[in-house]
Amino acid sequence: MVNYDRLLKNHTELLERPNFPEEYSNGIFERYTNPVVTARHTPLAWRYDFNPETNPFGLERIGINATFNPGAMKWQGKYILAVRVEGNDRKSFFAMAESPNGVDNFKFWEKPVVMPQYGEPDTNVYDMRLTQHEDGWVYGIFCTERKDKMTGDTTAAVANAGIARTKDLINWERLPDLISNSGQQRNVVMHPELVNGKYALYTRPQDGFIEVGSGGGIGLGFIKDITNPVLEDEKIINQKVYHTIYEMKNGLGPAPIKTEEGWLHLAHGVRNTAGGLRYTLYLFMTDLDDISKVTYQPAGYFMAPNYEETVGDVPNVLFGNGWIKDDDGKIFIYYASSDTRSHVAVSSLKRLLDYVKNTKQDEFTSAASVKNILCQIEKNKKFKND
Ligand code: M1P
Repeated sequence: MVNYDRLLKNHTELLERPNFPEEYSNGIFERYTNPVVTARHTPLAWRYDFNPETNPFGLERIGINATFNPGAMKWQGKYILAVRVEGNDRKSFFAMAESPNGVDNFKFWEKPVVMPQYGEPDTNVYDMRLTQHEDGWVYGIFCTERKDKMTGDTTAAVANAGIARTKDLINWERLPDLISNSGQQRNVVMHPELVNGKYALYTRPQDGFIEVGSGGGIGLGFIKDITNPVLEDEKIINQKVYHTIYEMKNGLGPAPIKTEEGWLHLAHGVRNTAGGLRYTLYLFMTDLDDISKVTYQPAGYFMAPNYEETVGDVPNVLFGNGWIKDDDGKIFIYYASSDTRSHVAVSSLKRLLDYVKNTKQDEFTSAASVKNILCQIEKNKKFKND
């Protein structure tokens, strides 16, 4: 008879482990020490067949490889993550995990999400963005990936935005996939309010599966009828720029947060290096009334992988597609490192607004960066802090 007691004890200890902010903070956010969700957080009942007759050695039957890129929202007082769970078989699916405080004690719901299919079955689904829309639905927009049948290349795929909606986070209604003029789409996010009576979607058009091509950037388009999601008037609102952290590609993270000063956005930027692609997170803000107009964009990254976070299945990646704003202005930023596990960093609306408005914008040359430091040194002469 296999004894699962030790396994159960380890699992419970992991789930109930308290989490604390790291000692060092740059004042903009506080990173928490432990990941909030890892593959080992997934329920044992998903992974083990507890029947001694069919599993006499107590072997793990279904392996889970990673838990990353979670969408997030506050729901009935709980902090909910829509986690991208990836099995050892490389297939991703969504599963909800909830916490009473947003920083620890995340527990997966009993069953993963059963996402209905639309048309040709998805080979893989990932990176869901949750939007609590003013129309009363919660939308989940995610990437749906299918084999590119136009080529015999077994690595060629086509990515598009899958669209689903729910009223209880359990039962999902799948709508048709996004219909857009771009060859492929990833990182599609729904804006929480209608704009001139239409649904507004942030997009990331791309020519190929990995490469965005010569276009790219974060786009914005509109849909008249979400049950027939034809994207109109798509235009790029946040471009890739040479020698920046978003030189190669970028993409929006979660749905933006509405503030009195504009819409606050979290995004990822990608640059190439001799060691491969490097994904970091950045913030920008758009105009309250004209959501296509970027009003502030601090230079450089907001958050980059720390040493431990650089290690994982896809190294040197931070990816963030979920955040939660509490009524008191506290902001929980959920992000994943290296396509492997999920973390939280905590800030506040006031701090993020200060950061976005008062951090220098990129002036795109080394000389300008030096000028900014000199200017700060000069202003600091009145204050003794060193
Ligand atoms: O591997 C890093 C990320 O790569 C893709 O993001 P993007 O399309 O912006 O390059 C996605 O597959 C994402 O899930 C992944 O984390």
